[in-house]
Amino acid sequence: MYNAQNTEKKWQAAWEEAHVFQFDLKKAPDPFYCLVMFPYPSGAQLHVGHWYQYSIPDSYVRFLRMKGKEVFHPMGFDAFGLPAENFAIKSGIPPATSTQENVTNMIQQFKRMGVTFDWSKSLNTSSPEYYRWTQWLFLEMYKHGLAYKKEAHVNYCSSCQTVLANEQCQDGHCERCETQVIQKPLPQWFFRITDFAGRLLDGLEHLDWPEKTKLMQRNWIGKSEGAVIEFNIKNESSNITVFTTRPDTLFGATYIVLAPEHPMVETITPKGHIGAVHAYQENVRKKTDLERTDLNKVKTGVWTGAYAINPATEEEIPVWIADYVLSSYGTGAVMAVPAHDERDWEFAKTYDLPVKEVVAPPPRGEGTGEGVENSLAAFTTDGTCINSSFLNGLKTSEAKKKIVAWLEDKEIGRHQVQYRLRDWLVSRQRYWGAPIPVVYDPDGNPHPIPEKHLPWLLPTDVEFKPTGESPLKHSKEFRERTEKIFGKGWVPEFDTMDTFVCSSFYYLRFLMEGDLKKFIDPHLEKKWMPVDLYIGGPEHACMHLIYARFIMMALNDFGYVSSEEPFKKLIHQGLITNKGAKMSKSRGNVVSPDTFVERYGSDVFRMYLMFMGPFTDGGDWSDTGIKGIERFVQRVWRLFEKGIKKNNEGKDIERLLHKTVKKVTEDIENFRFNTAIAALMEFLNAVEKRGMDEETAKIFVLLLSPMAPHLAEELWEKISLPPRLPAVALAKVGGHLPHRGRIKEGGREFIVNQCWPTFDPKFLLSDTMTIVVQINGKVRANIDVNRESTQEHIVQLAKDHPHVQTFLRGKIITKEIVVKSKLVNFVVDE
Ligand code: ANZ
Repeated sequence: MYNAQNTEKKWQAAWEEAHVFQFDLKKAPDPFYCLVMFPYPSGAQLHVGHWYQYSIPDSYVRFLRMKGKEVFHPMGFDAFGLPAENFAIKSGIPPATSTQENVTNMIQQFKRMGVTFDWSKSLNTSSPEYYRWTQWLFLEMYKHGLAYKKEAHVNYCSSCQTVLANEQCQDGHCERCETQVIQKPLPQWFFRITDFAGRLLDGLEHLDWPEKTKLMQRNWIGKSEGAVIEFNIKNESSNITVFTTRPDTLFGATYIVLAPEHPMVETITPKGHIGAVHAYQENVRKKTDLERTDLNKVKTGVWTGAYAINPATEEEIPVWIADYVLSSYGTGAVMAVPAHDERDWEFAKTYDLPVKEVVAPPPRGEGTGEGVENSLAAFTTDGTCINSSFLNGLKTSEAKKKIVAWLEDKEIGRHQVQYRLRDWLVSRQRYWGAPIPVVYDPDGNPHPIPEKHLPWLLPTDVEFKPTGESPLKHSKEFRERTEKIFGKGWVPEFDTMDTFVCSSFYYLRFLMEGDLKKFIDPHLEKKWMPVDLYIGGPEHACMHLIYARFIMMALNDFGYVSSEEPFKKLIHQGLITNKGAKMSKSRGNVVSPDTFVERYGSDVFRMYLMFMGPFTDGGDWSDTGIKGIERFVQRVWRLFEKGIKKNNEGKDIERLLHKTVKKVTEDIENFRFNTAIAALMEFLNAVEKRGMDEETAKIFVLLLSPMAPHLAEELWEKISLPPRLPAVALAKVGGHLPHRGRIKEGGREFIVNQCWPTFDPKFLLSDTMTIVVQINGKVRANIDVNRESTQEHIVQLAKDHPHVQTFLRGKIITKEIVVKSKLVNFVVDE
């Protein structure tokens, strides 16, 4: 009986002692950077999702190592963030303490998984050694004009007097006290990601990423082509600029809508309307952008009392405010064309505003359709201009060009590309994050903290219980430190940075192994970046994966890195469900790996996860399914217990072995571990009764080793010790053998350092081959012969073929031409 518990412990200790997974980043001749998104150090045990996400890529890494690659596969902890802070609020335990405990605990659990991480190259984003670089990055962004401060809205609970993260607002209410959350303006720090919108979009073309993810990024960046147009305000010298994707509909713009927060609202609203306008603005403060833009909701708004002039028709049109127009998009102002825009249509119907049709659908046979004024919806697609003076008769695309030229000529508008992407708000009114390295002089002007003061330490004398303000405001030490360094009356920035800043460059810092002097070594960066394979959940399609690309591009511009893109190839792991449902604490259907690992061992658990389906598809958990893998492992063990034979019985095993090497190799290359395991099971079925010779046994164990590393190491020891087999035994199947030659232990080599076996295609061919038989160059028959038949035998078989005989009858063969493995041609006298 195979004892997984003892064996796994034994090899984990042996690998660690021999530093099997450590190597010199500077020396690797054939580097491959395989990175799996690092976890948040949670207090709970590693769950099935962790096991799935980390153990399967680990098998892939083991496979690549055996193929001769020097694989860098580091692991660290994304340790800042809300959960540790919330835990501190509840328990009073400082986040630094609980995080450190969790990290230590998780490393132990990872070790039990038997993964190849080199822990000497780990990192923790909440350590001062790491966050000094998060702060350094902020300073670089600031220096290059990519970090700036402006007022932005935050979710605010007036009862708890605190800023809330999005996930703390449930249906617009505070998760703690259920008070309605309002949007409160606060000055905050931003990174200017919008400057990179075009590059972020174009760069996607060249990435080997899932198409769906690229599409999500494209939508998130949201490129719109259109125009900006200026509308004069009646009786005022000012004007309103709108952004539109349909400048061709300008003649149909019958009113203007401003976002309620638009700065011009105050200046254009006549006294008599101020009351209604303010009441409306106050109401809107309770709504999030998502609620405001919900297409199904009833449109609301109020008239400001002001008029603008439509530059095309020169008519006076009313200026309204309405919450369906967002201040954060375009110019925060729209020209409303109710005949051709759904939202404007609904709004116009609600408030009885004029609708003017300016685009006609392409003609559909005889008769003219009903006018849009009387129809039930806006006509929003392309067509032909009507009621539009000099645009009449033009198709939408032509009309757009003509009107933009007209606007440019009159200097009241121009072509404009607009992105939906917003600048990245990096300020958090939270404790557990990297302090933003900025101080304010007594006049309130911000100054970046000189680099020599980094790391700008996160103070520890803070109050975790919510007090209504940024927790850092309560640190005496923080204020005193600032005054001591910068002078009386100077105060530090009290906000910390979004944790997505920490994870936007961690792939670079892994290469530096904690170096405190240099952000990145250009040689190492050139050698290892971009990451060859990045693995993580599809939920990161937008934020993290866009931020990391943005920061890499910025660092490239600053001259620190040689490429623009951090992740060459990306794959997402699938989801493990339980009876079809997502596992979650609230459903109470979370599978804990521990009981299974204790009972069957980590190899069996890992292989069972693999066996569920292709890695990118995930699978459905079943308690009983794991037993099938356990049986397979015990059968393999018994087979090796029986001992190894001198010779294999028969060519069929040899052929199956080569076929299996091919199948397992290709399956692992494509992350289809499920079918790789199935192929090994099939092989086991074939050899179980007959037994294996040494060579076959070795190859079988090599194939098994990425997936069941501990078991394979144990079996390898069984068949390699003593007497050791000469390496040449394996060379027969084409494998260059073995030995990395680096790690030896008492003359024996770990299987993790062996080479991956190769197959010989000749064994994949069938036993027989088809020979064409010709007489004087004309095909007369096809014969199937054994591949190993002699030439004479093949000629004899050809002569014996009944159809050939009828042609040969009474003729004299003057020549026999034989093309090896292909044809026999008899030349005869006619
Ligand atoms: C006039 C018009 C006529 C429009 C028409 C559409 C159809 P995308 O594609 O998303 O970029 N818009 C502009 N700024 C807005 C804001 N801050 N909040 C809400 N809506 C805004 O959409 C651009 C269109 O959305 C713009 O083109 C504008 O309405 C509206 F037949 O202008 B359009």
